[in-house]
Amino acid sequence: MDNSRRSFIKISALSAGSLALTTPALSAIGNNFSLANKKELINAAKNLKRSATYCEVCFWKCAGWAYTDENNNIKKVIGNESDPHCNGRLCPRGTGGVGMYSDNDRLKTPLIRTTINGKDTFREASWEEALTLVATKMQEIKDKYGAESMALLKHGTPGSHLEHLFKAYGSDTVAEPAYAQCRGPRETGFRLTFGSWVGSPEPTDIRDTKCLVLIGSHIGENMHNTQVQEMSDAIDNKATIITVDPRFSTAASKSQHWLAIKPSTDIALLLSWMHVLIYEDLYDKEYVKQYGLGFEQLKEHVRTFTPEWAYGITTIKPEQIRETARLMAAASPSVIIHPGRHVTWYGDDTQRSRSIAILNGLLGSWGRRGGFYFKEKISIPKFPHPPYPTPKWGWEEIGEKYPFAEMGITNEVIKVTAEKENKKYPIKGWFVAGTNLINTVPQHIKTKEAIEALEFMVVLDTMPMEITGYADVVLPECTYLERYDGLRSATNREPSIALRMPAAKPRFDSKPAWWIAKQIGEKLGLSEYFNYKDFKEVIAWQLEQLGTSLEEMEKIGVKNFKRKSGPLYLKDGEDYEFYTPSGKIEFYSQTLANHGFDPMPVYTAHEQPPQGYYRLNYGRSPMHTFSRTINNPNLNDLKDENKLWVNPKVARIEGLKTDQKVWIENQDGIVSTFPVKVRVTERIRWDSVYAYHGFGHNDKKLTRAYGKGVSDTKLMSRVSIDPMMGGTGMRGNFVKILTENPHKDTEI
Ligand SMILES: Nc1nc2c(c(=O)[nH]1)N[C@H]1C(S)=C(S)[C@@H](COP(=O)(O)OP(=O)(O)OC[C@H]3O[C@@H](n4cnc5c(=O)[nH]c(N)nc54)[C@H](O)[C@@H]3O)O[C@H]1N2
Ligand SMILES: Nc1nc2c(c(=O)[nH]1)N[C@H]1C(S)=C(S)[C@@H](COP(=O)(O)OP(=O)(O)OC[C@H]3O[C@@H](n4cnc5c(=O)[nH]c(N)nc54)[C@H](O)[C@@H]3O)O[C@H]1N2
Ligand code: SF4
Ligand SMILES: [Mo]
Repeated sequence: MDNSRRSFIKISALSAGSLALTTPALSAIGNNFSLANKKELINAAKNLKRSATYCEVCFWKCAGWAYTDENNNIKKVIGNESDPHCNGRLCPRGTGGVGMYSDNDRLKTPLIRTTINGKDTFREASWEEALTLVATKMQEIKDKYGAESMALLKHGTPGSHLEHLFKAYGSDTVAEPAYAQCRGPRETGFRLTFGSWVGSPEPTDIRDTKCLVLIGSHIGENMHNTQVQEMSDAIDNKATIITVDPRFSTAASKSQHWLAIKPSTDIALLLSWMHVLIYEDLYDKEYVKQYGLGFEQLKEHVRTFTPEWAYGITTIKPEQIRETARLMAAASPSVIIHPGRHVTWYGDDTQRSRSIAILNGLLGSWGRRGGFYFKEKISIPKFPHPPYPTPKWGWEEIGEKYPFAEMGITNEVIKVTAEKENKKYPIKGWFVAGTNLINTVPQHIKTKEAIEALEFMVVLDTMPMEITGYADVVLPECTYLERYDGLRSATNREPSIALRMPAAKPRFDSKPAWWIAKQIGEKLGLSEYFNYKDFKEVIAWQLEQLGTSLEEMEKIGVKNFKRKSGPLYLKDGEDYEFYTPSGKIEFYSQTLANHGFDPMPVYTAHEQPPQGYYRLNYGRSPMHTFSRTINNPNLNDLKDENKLWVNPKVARIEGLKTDQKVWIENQDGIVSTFPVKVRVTERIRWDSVYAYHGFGHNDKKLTRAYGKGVSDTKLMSRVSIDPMMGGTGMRGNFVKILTENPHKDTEI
């Protein structure tokens, strides 16, 4: 790889052209979920200019106010009181979002790959040159192979601007890691059962629940704002919390029941819960009778799945399985078996999600107070443009092997790209916008092979992340605090919209994605799709259609609308048709049977770690979002490295002490690049080790994040693919612990 044309550019760009403004790094404001703290912030912000925004540090999209001083320095961001996504409070990451703006490691100018003395490097380029090159290459690919051969891999708001460009250009070869690396299986599982996606934010009525069951979903470390707030209210209201997690998570520490399940065995537990509810006659009989389909088949299906059977698989005691099932039934219908969010674990994830959906069906919680409410959103009028051309193939055809895929499967796009000789779906160019594929998609060696096969790759990012090192052209986007973006239309109990406007001029020579998409579009002869000078005009037009205005939104930031679709919950005995083929909650899925899949979920055993190996488990650091915030000066201050959690028993066997530096090597001989410190703790089972995702950056341009901790993604050379929707189960990787530096004699 090292001598290849597209080798990773580690060295810094030729003269970084330091234009750095001297923005003092604001120290992050710890846990900002408190209102007292908020008053202080408002007082301190009196002389500052206030601009409406919504957060891009994660995808909950909390609306807030950014405060800017007279020198164009953004000083702080606080939550918008009328926003149902945050109720006026941002999470620590959102508060620290200012660091995305103030980070001097940011991408500063367009870069073009070049070779000097046989070595690949980047040279600085003007926007005109860089965008002309991008448009020329996109046109070349279109002429040679068809526009479909140019793929868009995206995440976050920049993606929607690029998606518009791609559709106008003629490509629907689009994928994002928020599907096949995140929530895809859950959406399919719930769609097959209730006829509807769970969606984001999840319509879980946690605020009013009497019993919340978390299956690996680690709310509290997973900081999705209103879920954390509502869970904290539910705890105050004495709701029962049951957490199923091989690790003693923050949520587990707040739970009456922590079920320390043997990893990969959740379906067995879920089936035995169904068994108890049905055979102890605890399920919601009226609800099931009125809305359910296939209950008798389900009853027969789970007959032998007793708690004793599940005990042998899950290591959870039969009496605990019975007791927790009874607690759920006692709370029914105000009970939530949480669907989770990142659910690509073991490859049978759609069926696990189906099990979760079926349990909710048995408990009568869908459409009930304290269960799941019926969400509603406002649809934002489309700014007029000519119809898009119809591509000959796109994400759907690429994922044709997976009948229930409802979005592009990133890993399939990568796979097809690597097959240079693929005549059916030849992918020759990538536009990567806001996703750090190297740290995001498992089997990074395959990603690198795909990149190697490309004729052209452009990356749009705010930071010199790993993925930028493989690009032919790097485009520096300004941060969310420096730009307009599409209106946020949120599904919630009540619909709302939120405005994002620039709080300051873009630092360095960075530009917003809308502008970049428009420039490229114009160079490709697609001006009629970009019939505006400034994206602000699009927003102003849309707001007028919605009966408000840009002026009003600049003042209020968030506008709430009344519900139009009817009440939040089902009325007792109400006639209701679910969006499934039968119009019922499908305990038995004929659709699955027709496709040759099990119509009801089945437990299958997964491989367990061999002698001397531990399962690599991972999750969220409360202070960070994936790999994107590790270098953020404010958030890096709060947490600058991850640790490897090991059980005391493992520590004894391996002879490890807290803070000792170790390396890990997986089942395929892949070794972590950097050492990681050990944390000896009872909070993790002895058969697994645990690390926060996102750390272990290996790009030196990330001055704070480089070399800190271990990258879980690098160790994921094995995936279990979900046969229904193509998701990449990532939790079947096993590691051994190395106490000696394996890189002693090699240069990293
Ligand atoms: N090993 C492992 N892999 C995972 C996960 C895991 O837990 N472990 N989690 C999975 C999940 S749930 C998800 S949703 C995905 C997330 O996957 P990604 O969204 O790819 O996550 P990040 O690594 O944060 O990469 C985001 C990229 O966007 C850039 N960026 C941030 N803001 C902007 C912006 O405003 N404009 C532009 N143009 N770029 C921006 C960042 O600098 C970064 O390079 O990862 C999945 N992959
Ligand atoms: N702070 C922060 N919050 C975030 C994000 C972030 O980057 N940072 N990202 C957001 C995004 S996009 C997503 S998708 C969500 C993801 O967050 P969630 O959907 O809540 O959780 P996961 O990442 O799937 O799960 C991590 C938990 O699963 C447990 N686990 C591991 N193996 C098993 C098993 O076999 N069975 C069971 N029952 N549990 C197991 C782990 O111990 C860990 O506690 O978080 C969101 N919130
Ligand atoms: S949950 Fe936190 S990081 Fe995510 S959008 Fe809200 S404030 Fe931002
Ligand atoms: Mo996610």
